[in-house]
Amino acid sequence: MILIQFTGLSGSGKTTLAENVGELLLKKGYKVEIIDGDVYRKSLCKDLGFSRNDRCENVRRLFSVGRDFVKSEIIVLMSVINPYEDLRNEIGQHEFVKTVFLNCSIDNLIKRDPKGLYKKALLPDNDSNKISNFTGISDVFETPLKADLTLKTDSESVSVSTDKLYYFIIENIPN
Ligand code: GGZ
Repeated sequence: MILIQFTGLSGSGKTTLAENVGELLLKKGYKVEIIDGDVYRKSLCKDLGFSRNDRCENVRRLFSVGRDFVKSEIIVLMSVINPYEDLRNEIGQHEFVKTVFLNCSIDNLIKRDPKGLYKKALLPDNDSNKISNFTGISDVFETPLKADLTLKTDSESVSVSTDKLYYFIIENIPN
């Protein structure tokens, strides 16, 4: 089976695309599991923060969960920021893994900001509501150099990105 490791900033469309594509795949008769960083950070990964070590541990734990689903012939959509090139490459070495980069400019994300997280990340240091170590603002996001698919989620519509990802997955499911 196949595991999609997404990579992209907060708000770049990971959850939306995973849900849309998940529905299309279910309708086609495939079994699908969405592993969303934001969701697992409230359960399996609730002890983890946003340091480099914690982010790596987070992604590793989610990959380990995903791997078990793959063994059960389930398509896995791993929806996490996944900001580090070396860890993405390590995970991407497994032949059942494909890396999908949701490329959306930071300016656009700051404008959209549906959860108000960028606003909080941009607050002055002395503001108690400030989110620190926020990816793309005060923490690193390494641009993927070896993505198998890149979707420009700020210039193409959700339905176009959904279709591209759906067909990419269908074409890459092993026989
Ligand atoms: C980045 C943060 C942060 C910081 C809270 N940096 O878009 P969201 O809100 O709903 O999902 C993001 C989620 C990031 O978790 P991941 O598990 O995907 O990250 S990683 O792969 O780096 O381990 C975001 C929210 O948590 N969030 N604080 N400081 N995103």
